[in-house]
Amino acid sequence: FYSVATTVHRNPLFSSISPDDISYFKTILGERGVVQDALALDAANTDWMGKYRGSSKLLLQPKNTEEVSQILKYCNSRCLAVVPQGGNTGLVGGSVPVFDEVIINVGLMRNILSFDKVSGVLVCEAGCILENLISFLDDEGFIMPLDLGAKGSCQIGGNVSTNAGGLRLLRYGSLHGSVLGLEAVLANGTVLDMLGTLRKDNTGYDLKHLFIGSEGSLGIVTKVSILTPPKLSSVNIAFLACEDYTSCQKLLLEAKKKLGGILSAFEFLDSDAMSLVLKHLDGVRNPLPPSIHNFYILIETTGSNETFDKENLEAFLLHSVESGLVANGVLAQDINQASSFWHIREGLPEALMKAGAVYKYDLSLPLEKMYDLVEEMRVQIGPAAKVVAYGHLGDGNLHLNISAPAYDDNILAKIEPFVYEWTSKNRGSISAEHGLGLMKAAKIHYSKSPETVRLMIDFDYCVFELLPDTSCLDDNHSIICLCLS
Ligand code: FAD
Ligand code: 2HG
Ligand code: ZN
Repeated sequence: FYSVATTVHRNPLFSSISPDDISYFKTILGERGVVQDALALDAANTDWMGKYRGSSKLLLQPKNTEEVSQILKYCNSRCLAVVPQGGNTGLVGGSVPVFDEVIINVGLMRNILSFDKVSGVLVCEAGCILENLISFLDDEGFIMPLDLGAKGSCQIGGNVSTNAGGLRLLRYGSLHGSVLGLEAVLANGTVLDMLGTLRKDNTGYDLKHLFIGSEGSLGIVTKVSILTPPKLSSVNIAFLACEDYTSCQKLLLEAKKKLGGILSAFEFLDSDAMSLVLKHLDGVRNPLPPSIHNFYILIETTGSNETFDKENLEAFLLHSVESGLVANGVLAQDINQASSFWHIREGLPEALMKAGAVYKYDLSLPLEKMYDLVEEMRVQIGPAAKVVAYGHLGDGNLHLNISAPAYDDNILAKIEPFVYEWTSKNRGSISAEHGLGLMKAAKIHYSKSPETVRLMIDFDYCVFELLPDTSCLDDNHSIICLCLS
């Protein structure tokens, strides 16, 4: 495992689990909700990448909000540190304990509470798996406004807590727009009912927004109300190749102009990303053989006029080839081909895992500068590791991945702080969509001013008034624990 940052120390004010604590939790949750089994704990202590690992001895699985409240109230009174966990697909070391925190997973809270077919508002418990919500809505003729490669495991509560972006943010916007309400439980057990279903509500501060993307640092999200768009009948996907990054940018602009309202995704990967997928994912073929191109773009349109939408994308493709922006391209002829195109893009995190150790950077950058960083990083690292780039080009979000045979401090020293300084200098964000977690909590100043960080810390103090002071701060006054610990 990758070594935990040496600057993070277990807060001595926190207690350790005692047999009395276990008995208490069993009285609230029953035997089933109190997990001490070694195998289950091993999985819950280890993150998706196998990179971060805690040593918790206890996983709690509440079945309703009242149980979450009782757990948190008790943990707070006993000074027991906790970490909320959803599907454990987070990529920044935020979903697993750092030390021996109690893991609280709301995965048993997976009921759909209501769905309004006129407004499209879905209200559900936070433990619902994203893919289950997608299929529920599909039957109702609606879609989730967010989709991502981890949909089979991630929970909507986890999505909200990370403010997950995903593959269609370009079209449907961020969760700050589509989440209409939340229920959350604070560290002292207080239940905050902010579970509105209204589009418009200007009564005071809209506090739910603080929970969206707060990575469990303010409380546990227990219910979510979300606006879902109707499912449209015509979806078309093209897989294109460009020979240079300037053409990719121009293509994005053209796509926005010519495909306008029907554009629903604009994703990119570079040649190293494509080679990696071809090497490590079974059954994947390059849709544009024989050679590897420098860049690939996946464009999706979603609309309601089948003939017009398809002709529109075909004309766009033809024009892009004729004007020299696109070197080659293919339009998916059926649903299987469409999903094979998506599999290339969505399979990248898995392909990287299979390739060995990986250093992940999830950056927002000005579009015109984005690929300069990738090229500079290649020079910086040399042959010691492979620099692989892909991401949500339509959102200005680069996933810069450095793939190496094993975690190696010499490689890390070539990446950091270079990557953060470069991003900061260009007024980018060091976390576009994955959050800070353990990986980047202490790096927040690269993207946020000291005054802003100070206000976040003061806000934390305010929310944590019943916890021992300094419980969520380290010596440098950076927010170290984006969990309740
Ligand atoms: P976890 O990983 O369990 O937790 C994530 C964070 O949220 C932790 O800090 C945790 O403490 C907190 N948390 C979880 N549940 C709650 C809750 N109920 N209340 C309060 N805090 C909570 N992310 C994107 O943004 N876009 C992508 O396209 C994308 N694609 C991915 C593809 C793959 C293959 C993988 C493995 C990950 C991907 N991710 C992506 C990252 C990850 O899936 C998202 O961050 C996801 O939203 C995390 O949800 P989760 O339920 O797994 O949460
Ligand atoms: C994606 O867009 C995810 O596929 C994961 O956000 C990004 O693997 C990554 O770096
Ligand atoms: Zn992403």
